[in-house]
Amino acid sequence: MYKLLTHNDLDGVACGIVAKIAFGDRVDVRYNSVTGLDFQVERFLERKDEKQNKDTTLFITDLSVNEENEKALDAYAKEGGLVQLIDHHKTAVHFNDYDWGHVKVENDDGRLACATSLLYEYLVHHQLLEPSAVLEEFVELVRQYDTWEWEQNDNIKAKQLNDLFYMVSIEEFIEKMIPRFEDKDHFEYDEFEQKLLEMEEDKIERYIRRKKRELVQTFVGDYCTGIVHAESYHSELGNELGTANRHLDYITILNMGGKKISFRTIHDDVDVSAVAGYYGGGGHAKAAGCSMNKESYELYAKAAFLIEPMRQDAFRNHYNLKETPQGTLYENRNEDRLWIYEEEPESWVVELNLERIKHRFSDFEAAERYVKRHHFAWLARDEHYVDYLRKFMMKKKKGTD
Ligand SMILES: [Mn+2]
Repeated sequence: MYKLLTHNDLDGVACGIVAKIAFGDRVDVRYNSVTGLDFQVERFLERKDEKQNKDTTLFITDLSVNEENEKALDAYAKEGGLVQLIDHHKTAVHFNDYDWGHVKVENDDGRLACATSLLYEYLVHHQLLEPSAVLEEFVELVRQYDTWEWEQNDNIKAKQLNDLFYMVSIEEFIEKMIPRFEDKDHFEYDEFEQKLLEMEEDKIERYIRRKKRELVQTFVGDYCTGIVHAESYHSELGNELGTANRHLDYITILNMGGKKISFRTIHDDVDVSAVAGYYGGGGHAKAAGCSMNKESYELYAKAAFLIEPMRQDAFRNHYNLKETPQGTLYENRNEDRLWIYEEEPESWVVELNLERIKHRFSDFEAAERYVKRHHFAWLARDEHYVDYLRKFMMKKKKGTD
């Protein structure tokens, strides 16, 4: 018999699917949250002397155990217990010190690994599973989703797999997936799934549009962040809000009910796993998270509650356009007027209410970044731009009189 304790996200559940294809009814799979795993491992080890357990190989995938269970599992393995931990998280590499640990962050060819790809390779290598092209396609979609490679590769099919995963229960997802590995040559979504995915896409679009209007901007430490409350679609939100607001270092997503904070960035020079780590969480450079504690609540939730949401840049302008050397107008809630123009090549100037600020910027983007970060400004609508030009001309005229 086999027992698999795995994560309850797409990568973890896909491990369950791969195990079921390999072992059929001979495997008992349990899907756990990060915190739920240790309890399951304890329960398994409590019953380790029962005959049934002695014949059982325990697999743990996509998650790692706490120190206590680490020691207990090692003792169990030394007594002849069959156990294999397979993971791809950087934080778990020390499990490689044990015979029963197999942790690989990267494949030999440099591509990032996921738990499903490692388990698949493990089972094929140990001749517990027949390699199959359609199953490999599935494993690759999971890998691309779990490692964020799908974003670079624009692999929508991988993202859709995760969308589908969250639309149905874990059991339903498994039931829907398994048959297609038996009778298909390619991994495809059926017509009904396609329809579901389209509807989901529309829903996400509307959700993001609403969230754009709720985004609040503030500094936490040296970083300028955009804060939004949301329970779902964190990766889509992080990406869209980050791309639409490049001046923000990262996007903070608060889930008050779950008491959780997610951090997302689109910038290569910002590492949000360090931000999350500061509050006791972790993750990857571009996507990380932590539980909400008192300190992070004060900084991100309480402080942000009092701030008015950001205004988006005017988007129907014909005249007041970005990167116009003659000038572009920004405004903010203080009714400040911020005018960006190119004085000479590679020297952009910002005027705040007709007064030039000292600093010069090498390009428009740098000037806009300053205006948005330090003055909470947005691109003014054409009407305000025309008004401003009129006043500006008046001032110029007075100056020459
Ligand atoms: Mn994973």
